[in-house]
Amino acid sequence: MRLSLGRSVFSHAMEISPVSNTRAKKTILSGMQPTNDLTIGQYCGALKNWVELQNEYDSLFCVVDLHAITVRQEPAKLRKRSLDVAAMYMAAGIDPNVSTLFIQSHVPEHAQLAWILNCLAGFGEVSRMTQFKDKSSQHADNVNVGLFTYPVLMAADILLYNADLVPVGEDQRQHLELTRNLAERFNFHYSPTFTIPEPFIPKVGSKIMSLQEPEKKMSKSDANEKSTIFLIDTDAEIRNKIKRAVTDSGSDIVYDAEKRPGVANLMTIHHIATGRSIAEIESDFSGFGYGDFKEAVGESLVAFIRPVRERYEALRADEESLKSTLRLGAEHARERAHKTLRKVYKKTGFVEL
Ligand code: AQP
Repeated sequence: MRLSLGRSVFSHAMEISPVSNTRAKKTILSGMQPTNDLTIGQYCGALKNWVELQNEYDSLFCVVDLHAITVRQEPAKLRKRSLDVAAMYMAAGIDPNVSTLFIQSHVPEHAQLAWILNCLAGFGEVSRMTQFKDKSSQHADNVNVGLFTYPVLMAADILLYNADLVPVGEDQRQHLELTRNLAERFNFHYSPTFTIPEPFIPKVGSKIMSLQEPEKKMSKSDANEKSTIFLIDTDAEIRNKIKRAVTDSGSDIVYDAEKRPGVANLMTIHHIATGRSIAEIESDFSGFGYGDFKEAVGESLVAFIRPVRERYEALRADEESLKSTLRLGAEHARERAHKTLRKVYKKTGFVEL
């Protein structure tokens, strides 16, 4: 990796080749933590939309490794998973010739802007973030300050590129609201600088639930692997996990997320895998029981995930090519991030030499 990490943010001459920044298009930015293999939760809530939006928008997608260390990580695993996640983005359809694909820690401006935003964020408002409350109870032995300021770093990720739209799952809505508040506060205290971003949350699939505890979000770090379908699961693993998914009392296939979250979740998964609407699924399975339905969901998911997994395996096998894609992506991202940070430093009152 040949990024010049020590370059002054005030430097005028760019050392990297300029790329066409299509500001005529609106900008989207999003990222995922390399804390484990990606799941169908990440796919439905975010990745699917990234792929659909990438041609229409000026798109940046990153692997947020700085966020990942808010929870203890083994260095070798983190290194490997960061590359795994980047390869999975591409396997799911992110085209690095269309979108800028990079690893967050390769663009140090994210951490630099986060510091400035930390100095604007209120302790009280950050304390209200429900993800912090959830994660600090899950990791009671390591409630670090980074976990607390996680949403401020996320705000920096988004504001650095003046993203107009942020495609995320429902769990990130509150963090987006904080990002908007911080952007408005900076613009008010100094002068208009940041674009105020909007969340893009899909109507269906914004919260895929655990297969074992359907009242809880499916999470890639769930200790019970039966709860989670990973995008690299084998056909047999997928069939088996769906077969053992917790369903509710009752027997007909009717969507009711409140009263029957287990079946509703499987219906959402089937919808994503087949493109059939929820109403069509209800009609397709009218008169059938849970057993038949689960078998159909298992098969639709196998057919859906298999090509993604195969593309992933091919992409991951060529690590040099993957790294060179990420190197280029980081250079493009840095060029843009640097411009924003330079402006922010000036407005903040830091001396330019
Ligand atoms: N179950 C889900 N349903 C819909 N969307 C989801 N997302 C995550 N889980 C679901 C969306 O995926 C994007 C990336 O999330 P992330 O990996 O950065 O972090 P996370 O939300 O904390 O996901 P996990 O699986 O729960 O990871 P760990 O266990 O590492 O904390 C986000 O847009 C998120 O909304």
